[in-house]
Amino acid sequence: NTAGKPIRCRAAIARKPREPLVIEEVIVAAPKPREVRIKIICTSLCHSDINNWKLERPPAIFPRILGHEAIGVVESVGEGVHEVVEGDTVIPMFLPDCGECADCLSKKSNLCSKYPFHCTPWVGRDETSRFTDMNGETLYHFLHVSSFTEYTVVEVARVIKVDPAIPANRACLFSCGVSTGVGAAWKAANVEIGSTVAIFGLGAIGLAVAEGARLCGAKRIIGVDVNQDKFEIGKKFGVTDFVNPRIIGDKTVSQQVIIEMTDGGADYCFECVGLTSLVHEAYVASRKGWGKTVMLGVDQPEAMLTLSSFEVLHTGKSIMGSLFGGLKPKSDIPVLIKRCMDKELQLDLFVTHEVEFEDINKAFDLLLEGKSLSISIHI
Ligand code: CXF
Ligand code: ZN
Repeated sequence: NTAGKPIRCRAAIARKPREPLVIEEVIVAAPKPREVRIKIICTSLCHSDINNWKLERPPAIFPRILGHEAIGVVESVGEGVHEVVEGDTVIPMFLPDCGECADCLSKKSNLCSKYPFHCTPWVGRDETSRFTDMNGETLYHFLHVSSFTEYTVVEVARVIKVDPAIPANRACLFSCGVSTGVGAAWKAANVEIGSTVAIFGLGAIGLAVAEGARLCGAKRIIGVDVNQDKFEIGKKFGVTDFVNPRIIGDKTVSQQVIIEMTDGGADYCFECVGLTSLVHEAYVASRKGWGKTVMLGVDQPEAMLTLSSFEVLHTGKSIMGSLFGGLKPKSDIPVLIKRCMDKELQLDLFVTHEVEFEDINKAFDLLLEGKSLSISIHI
């Protein structure tokens, strides 16, 4: 029985920016009050892991255990944890859901105020680490999850108990990317039956938006991407039409094409690349009166979004941000899991590659090549 004691196990450590991760033995401390120690079964790679691995300047921080899309089994719980017990299958989440604050109690927000969202390299509540290497050096956490390890410690507010029947390589996807995309259509935008949707960028997130929009009953789902191959891929996720700004050659003309296709502009636009200039393009292509543009992509923190006062005032359109697609982890993720188990929400096509833990660096290469959607890493 390992409860209450430190565990020695293997973890993939990012020691320096852009250098391959190294699998080393580490010590994972016992969970503190309201924390859970989890044995990770499967994890997957998200662009946020890559972005933080590439970072050379602050907020770059190393050595660090990356990874935040995962599923695992509770090994032990800290004091005061009643929500889960040893042996429960759980999905850790970067976004908390304390269930007590004004935001968690409201249907309108998924931004917990007890554990406000910020990208700290620690276990959020007490700004300390549960990881040390064999030389006694502290290893930093990532997005409150750190899943590229056999064991990790996560606050119970970020843990969801799930049915162990769910296939592990599908389950991880609920922690971040796929949930964010599906949630953006379902919760953030609230796409209605018969509406028109334009998705800017058909990577994993954009395709997840398409899947979500399809489930919501959108009648036309327009994919916008400079890579023509994305149309064929997109069709499998519900994309009905495609606009390639590179072939059209001019962004204004691309916007005009979308406006014509939708008879006045798309009801809902989604930016899934992470360029504020593209948010503006999406906004222009959205319909006057009720068009809504949802921002999902992550641009540089200081990137500014520029809109003229008249285009806002005279068009009545709106732009909204959303973290995690506006999903409330503890109440909405079980709904998505059920739809997945009922074979309505198709996750199979998202898992394009699978690697063993030893080959974790291959997962980085594959995602960087841009030819994969989600890569499962079996721990
Ligand atoms: C992201 C969401 C936007 C802020 C940085 C982290 N989450 C996961 O990849
Ligand atoms: Zn992510």
